[in-house]
Amino acid sequence: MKSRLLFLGPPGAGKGTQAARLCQAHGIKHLSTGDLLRSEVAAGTALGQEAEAVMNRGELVSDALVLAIVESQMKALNGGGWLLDGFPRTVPQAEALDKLLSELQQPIDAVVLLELDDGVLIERLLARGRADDTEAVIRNRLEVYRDKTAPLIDFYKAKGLLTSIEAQGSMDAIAERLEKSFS
Ligand code: B4P
Repeated sequence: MKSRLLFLGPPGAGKGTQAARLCQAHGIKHLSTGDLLRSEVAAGTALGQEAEAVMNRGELVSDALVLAIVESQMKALNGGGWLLDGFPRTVPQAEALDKLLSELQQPIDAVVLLELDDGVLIERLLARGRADDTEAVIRNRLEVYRDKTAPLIDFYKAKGLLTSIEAQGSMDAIAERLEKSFS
């Protein structure tokens, strides 16, 4: 089993859902920048206050802020595998991650792209109903994904690390596809 993984994909593709299952099954540390940012918001920290309005508009939190969080989390890990879920989301984040991982001597084993049609993404997120799951905000998040995050597909393809997974279907069916692609 590969144990240093990145999950890429549009909002609502199921990155968080599948990452949690895979990490639980294989004893890998799940690092979700979305969850880490939401904890800061819930705790009312200065960082959370800065992030909240940005997230509620469906924009990306600044690279500097997200990088500071990821760097401290990665440095606190004592070896073992990890799965970065929802990070990196921009080319500068990916370049900074490369630098950090080369310092830590922990290269990425694989990057998983979860692919799903916009119609299904929108339906899933509207059904969830988080503060950033209104239709207008979801459409903005999809635009931000295409503009800022989708370029990472070619970035990781060029490094020979990218595996695409069809994210349509039941949670169990997708989990099975993921297990097969890593075994
Ligand atoms: P995230 O928390 O990363 O969330 P996401 O992309 O919206 O969702 P994900 O793909 O994880 O979908 P999930 O499993 O939850 O980002 C939120 C915000 O945080 C961003 O917009 C941004 O502002 C900020 N942020 C995070 N990382 C950042 C970074 N690196 N840089 C800058 N800003 C950052 O699934 C969605 C729903 O679908 C759930 O309700 C789930 O139950 C359901 N679902 C999942 N799989 C399903 C299936 N197979 N069938 C039916 N429903 C399913």
